[in-house]
Amino acid sequence: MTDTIPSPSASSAPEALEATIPAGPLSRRGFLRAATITGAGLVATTVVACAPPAAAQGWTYAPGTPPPPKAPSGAPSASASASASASAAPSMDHASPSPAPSASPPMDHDAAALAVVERFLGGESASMEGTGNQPLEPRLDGDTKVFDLTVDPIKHKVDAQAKEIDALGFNSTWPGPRIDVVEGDKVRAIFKNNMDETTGIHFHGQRLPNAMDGVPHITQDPIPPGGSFTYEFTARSVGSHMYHSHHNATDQVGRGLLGAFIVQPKDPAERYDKLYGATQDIVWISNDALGGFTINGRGFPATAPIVATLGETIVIRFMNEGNMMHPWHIHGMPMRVVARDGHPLGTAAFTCDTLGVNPGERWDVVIKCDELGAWAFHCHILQHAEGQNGMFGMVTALVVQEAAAAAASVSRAPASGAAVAAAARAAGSTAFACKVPQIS
Ligand SMILES: [Cu+2]
Repeated sequence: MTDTIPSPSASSAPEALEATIPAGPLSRRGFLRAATITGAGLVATTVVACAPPAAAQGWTYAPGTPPPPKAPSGAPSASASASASASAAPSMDHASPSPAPSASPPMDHDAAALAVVERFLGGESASMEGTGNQPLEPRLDGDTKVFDLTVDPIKHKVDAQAKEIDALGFNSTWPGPRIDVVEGDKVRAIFKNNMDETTGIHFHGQRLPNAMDGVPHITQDPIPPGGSFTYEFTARSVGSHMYHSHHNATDQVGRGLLGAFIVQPKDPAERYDKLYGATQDIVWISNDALGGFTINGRGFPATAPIVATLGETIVIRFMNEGNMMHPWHIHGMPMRVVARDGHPLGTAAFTCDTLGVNPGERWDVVIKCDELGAWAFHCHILQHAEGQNGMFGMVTALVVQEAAAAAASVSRAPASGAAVAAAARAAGSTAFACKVPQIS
């Protein structure tokens, strides 16, 4: 049962867990380097662009945006009017009848699909402002860890070309800051409400004193505009948890009032770096309301790639703050599922490549990155991931690169997205040059 994950051991992994999904120029270069050395996974998608039209798929299910303008030719598309009237936002109405198969020329899809992958490869995620999940350092009041948080109206974009939306954020980000504490810590979290509406904050998954449960009209009065509320408790429940609005929640959580609250085991030997040798500890919060289908507040191509070195072991903490189940599917290598809702699975741990995560659930998975390449990693409800204009929403990639490549990318100066794209083109990236690389 430990076929994919190293046996628990005190490895040479660093003491501190890496807190965020790697982003920035290193990630961009890493993806491109991996994209250059492999034709597999995500990049393979773009190979379709080079295929003769007759070999391409004849129709696609398309909940998304209208196709790009067509060159005048032949009979009009049977689906053109339906597509043109579709909302730019992904449909979330699963009960509606499926649209008719599209007769759009395949090249329309191919051009749009390539364009969106180019944006991902160009480092769109790193270009976005207001990245969430940033670690929040407490201040100490005696032996109590104090976290100061604000509840703010914000402007947010799920990708660089999306319309700016009126969203909400803790400390002005969606997701809010990542809060890590240790089992047994005394925690005080002070929330100042900067919105013009009331709210209440619930620590989801924690065992709490009832008065600290954060449900307005059940355990407290709503926090008024301009007001504050202090939540104080001892962190008893180990593992991956969340904090979110528990008031007008469809709207407030849907617009971004969500964040990760992680309780590390008191015994360092039980933490994932020691237990599995994990060197990256990644929070992955999904949402599916305002802004459509998002991972950590972004939709593809603005989602952050995960960049790992061959042989590295990473942990992903899936958290679902949305209203639907999402089956997360990884290409290239499996996931070992080790905890649910913070509770270790022990001998019930299992291995899979597709993991359904229901609303409110948290699942922790360990991935041994033992296959080089750029591997697509996406929700497998296809309406949440790919439409007539290519991939969108709940899609990212796990990029596994050689150690030498990782070292080389570190030594390079930061480059703009355009420079990265130019370098990739020069290197023969399939995404830009439409060449299938020869792999011996
Ligand atoms: Cu989904």
